[in-house]
Amino acid sequence: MLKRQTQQAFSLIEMVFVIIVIGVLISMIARGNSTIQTARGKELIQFVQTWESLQADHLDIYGHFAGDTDLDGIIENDYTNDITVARGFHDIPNDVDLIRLGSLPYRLAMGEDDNSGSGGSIHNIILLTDEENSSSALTLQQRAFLAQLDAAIDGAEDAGSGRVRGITAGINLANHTNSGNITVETTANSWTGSTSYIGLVYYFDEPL
Ligand SMILES: [Ca+2]
Ligand SMILES: [Ca+2]
Repeated sequence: MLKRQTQQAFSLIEMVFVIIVIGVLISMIARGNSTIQTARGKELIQFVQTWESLQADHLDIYGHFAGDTDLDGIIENDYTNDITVARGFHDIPNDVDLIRLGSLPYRLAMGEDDNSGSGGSIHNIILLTDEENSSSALTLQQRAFLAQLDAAIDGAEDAGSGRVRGITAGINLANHTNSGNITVETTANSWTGSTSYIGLVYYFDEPL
């Protein structure tokens, strides 16, 4: 009888121990995943800031942004070609405007947010969208990294305010061009909510 009770007590202790170990493992895995996510988010921020800084250097050296061929202060609006050629960064190897965070691709372009030529307010932008030849909108995971970028630059993850915002229309994802004016989010919204953002716009050279 005593032996049976001892056996039961042991099994209970063992069960509790196993549950604790599983709990610790789950928490370690979760913490590890979150560290990876944060590191990848930082990689994207650094990627964007590298291009921003390259443009600042170009402005210092040549007196205008790379890609501003008519020297009016606004980068010409053509996202079709590789940024290094299209934007005048001739000394930089091709295809460095693409970054992958794990398996998630992002392509960076520079241009302006309005190609109507009808006046109004036209701004220089850095644009992030999906990989070239992709025809799908950004996934929830991709948008989560954009939220991190927004927080780093604007101090808040609000896709509808500040210098970093969500794009809801106007980029042709299939061939990485803009199909008219890009439509930028203007009201407070979450990156990871129900809105299908197809890209991110960053007004990199001016406060908004
Ligand atoms: Ca120009
Ligand atoms: Ca923002």
